[in-house]
Amino acid sequence: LVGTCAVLALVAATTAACGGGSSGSGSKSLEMITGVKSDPFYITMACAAQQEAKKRGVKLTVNGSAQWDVAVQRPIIDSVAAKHPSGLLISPVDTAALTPSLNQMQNAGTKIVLVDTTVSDASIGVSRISSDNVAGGRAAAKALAKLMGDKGSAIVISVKPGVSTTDERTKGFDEEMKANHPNITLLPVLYDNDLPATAASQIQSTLAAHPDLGGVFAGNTNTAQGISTGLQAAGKQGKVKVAAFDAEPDEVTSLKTGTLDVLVAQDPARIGTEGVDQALAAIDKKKVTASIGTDMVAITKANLDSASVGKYLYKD
Ligand code: T6T
Repeated sequence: LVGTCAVLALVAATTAACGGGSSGSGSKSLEMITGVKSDPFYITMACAAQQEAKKRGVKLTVNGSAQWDVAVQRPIIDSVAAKHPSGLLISPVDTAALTPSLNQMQNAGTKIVLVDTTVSDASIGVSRISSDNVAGGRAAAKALAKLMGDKGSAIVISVKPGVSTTDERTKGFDEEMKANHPNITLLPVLYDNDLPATAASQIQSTLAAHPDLGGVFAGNTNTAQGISTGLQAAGKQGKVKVAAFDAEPDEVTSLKTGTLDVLVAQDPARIGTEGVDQALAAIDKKKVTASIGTDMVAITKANLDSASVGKYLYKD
């Protein structure tokens, strides 16, 4: 898999790994717009989508925002809409703000598949493919509570409000903590705008204000990276327990060195593959599955090297 991706990356020399167009001879065209182009989760998803599109003989062009920002993603949607693609696979960075643009595109005939993140308006998209993020948040809470000995303070640091995936993770985390770990004090959620440097300073100021901080839930990759840096700068790595979403290379390194304790890894490759298949099914007027849930796995140092976990580690 990695080898093929590397070849695709070389072909698309001017774009991010596997982020260029894949060729196709037919009249169907697929576009993909990810949340953040440089994010290993989306690179892995896009890479798998390109491989699937190639297999199916369809052209897929990958686009993505430079940052997690509605103002950055909206013009990308508008320029893709101008091409009138047959299908669009998109990870919208907000549950509401992008709905009008997507609605317009859908009304113009493009089959939209929501991959990873979603929008609140249920009329958008022929199919939605993602992890069960509430369940992932619950699993993170359960693991973190155990590591904390069911006591002390815990905090969630997430991306920004209005992101379907990370909001659901926070919801699941909160529910599990409140229902089953009443001796853990939950501090108010902080948002880092997907900026590691912000997460790093947030964790350091939280440590200064709450010396009993025993656990952190990092809502995604960039947040986890910032928390690792912040804990190391404060000399608290290994002392404050961390459960983090995702399994990109830096997070795996931090798991090995003991700064992060649990990774809730998703299966972005499957999201990408299914995204292409569902878009093509809709374009070809075949049976489409409205909602597809993809697997997650909790990774710790203990199972990191097991064969079943390898496929969940992201590429960059
Ligand atoms: O956690 C993933 C993705 O599921 C989420 O929607 C945004 O952040 C990531 O891309 C990881 O950085």
